[in-house]
Formats: sequence, C-alpha cells, structure tokens
Amino acid sequence: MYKRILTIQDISCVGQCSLTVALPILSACGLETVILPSAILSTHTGGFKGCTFRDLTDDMDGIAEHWAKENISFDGLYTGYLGSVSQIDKVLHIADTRLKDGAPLIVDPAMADNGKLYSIFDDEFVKNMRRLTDKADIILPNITEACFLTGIEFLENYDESYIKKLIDKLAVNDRQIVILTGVSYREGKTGVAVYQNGTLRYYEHEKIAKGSHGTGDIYASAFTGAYMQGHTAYDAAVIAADYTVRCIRGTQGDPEHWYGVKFEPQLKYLIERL
Ligand code: PXL
Repeated sequence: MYKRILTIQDISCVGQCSLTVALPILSACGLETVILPSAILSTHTGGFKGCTFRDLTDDMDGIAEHWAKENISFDGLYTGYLGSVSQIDKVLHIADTRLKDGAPLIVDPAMADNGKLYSIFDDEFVKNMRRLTDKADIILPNITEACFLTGIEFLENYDESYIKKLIDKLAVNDRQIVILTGVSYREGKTGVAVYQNGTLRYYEHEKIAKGSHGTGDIYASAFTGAYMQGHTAYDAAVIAADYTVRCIRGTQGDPEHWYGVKFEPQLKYLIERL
C-alpha cells in the first residue's frame, strides 16, 4: 500500500540532520513524505558558528488548517527536533486532527545526548516533551533523553536492570513501543533495546568510536521508513541500526566531513533491506 507520512522538524540547510535526512530517507523507503518545517537554520547548531535561525512556529497553524480544509490526512506522523513548547503543542494538535484512525505517532524526543540537554532546552521543554512521548505509539529516545524524560540518573556504566527501569518508567502502557538507542553493555559494542507487548529484546552491533552528528535522525528516519513498510518494530530497529552503522563507517576517516554522516551512498542498501 502507498502510504503518506508527515514529518515535523527543522530544516538545517547544511549539516545532514533533521529534514534534510528525513525527507530523502522516507522517500527512498517508498513513502509519500509530507514535511512541516518548524524552523530554518543555515546550518545545524552542533559545531558551526553564527548560524541563522528563522522560527516558523507561527506558520504551523495556518498550514495545518489548510490541510484540514483540503481533507489531507496521514498514515503516520514522525517528529524529530522541535524548538519550543509551543511547537510541541502544535504537533499534539496536528496528531489529534490529521492522523487517520490507527495511524502511528512516532516521536524522537531529540533534545539531549552524552548526559546533557542541548543548550537551548530547559526543564519546561523536557516536561512538555514528556507530554508528547506519553501520547506517542512509538518513541525513540537515546539513554540521555530517557533519563531526562523519567528523572532517572544518567549512568555511563549500567546493566540490564537499569535499562529495564528506564523503559518501565518511559512506557505509558503495554501498547506503546519503546526503541531505546545507544545501549552498550560492553566495550566496542552498542545496540538498541526494543520494548513491545511487554517484551524486551536487544540487538547489539559494532560501536564506532566517534559520536557523529545527525545519526539519531538517520536512525529514526530509517526505523520509521521500515516500520511504515510493514516490518515489525524489532526488525525495523535492526534494519535502521545496520543502515546507520554503514553510514558512519562510510564517513570515518574523512576529517572534512565532521558535521554529519554520508547517508546517501547507503540508501541502496537500505532499500534492499526493505
Ligand atoms: O540532529 C538533531 C538536530 C536537529 N536540528 C538542529 C540541531 C540538532 C542537533 O543539535 O541543532 C537545528
């Protein structure tokens, strides 16, 4: 079936993250991809200096109202980086009004990494992101985001009981699927913990030393594409992990490409895995 998905996040013109990653990946996965840009930045905020920023919050209601008039609705909604509490409120309204019956809301609460909240966010934003994750059918936090969303202390070293505790506090009910990324139990390896129908499964893969910008967006986009094409959450999580690892590996050793990862040459691999 030909499905139409909406994705809401910013456009960072340069930097291979958010919409410049989500649109091509979702399209490559065979989905009609509708975008709602929440802001336009000249680059992402992870290393370039002095980027421009235009907030598009005030355009979001008008766009959604026009879609309502045209009876445009969606088979799924995937949200990434959002810039303010007001944008979260608008996303919640769009999810309530423009999703078809049973269509999933997939939320990547992109707001933190390596134990730290990104500098533009505060406790108020975290509290409101929790409102959004509570409404979602599927959430894809990394461990840092899971800690902020639950109030559980961030640990560098942990065992499975810590991961279970995070997931217990994150999942609002048995229907919600939690994809917890960056779960590492041993040196050189990382992986993803997938909670669905009360069952926790773990997929371990290679850890490539350097943390790379935009990989969370690449992962969430590939997961969403595979899931919307009918793969189970676990299988979609595995496909997205294998794809993301290939993208990072294909970027390693190129110091000029510090700002993102080369996800485009691996799209053929992703399509083949679908
Ligand atoms: O990849 C997440 C992201 C998206 N958009 C903007 C960002 C970041 C991460 O820092 O700065 C503008």
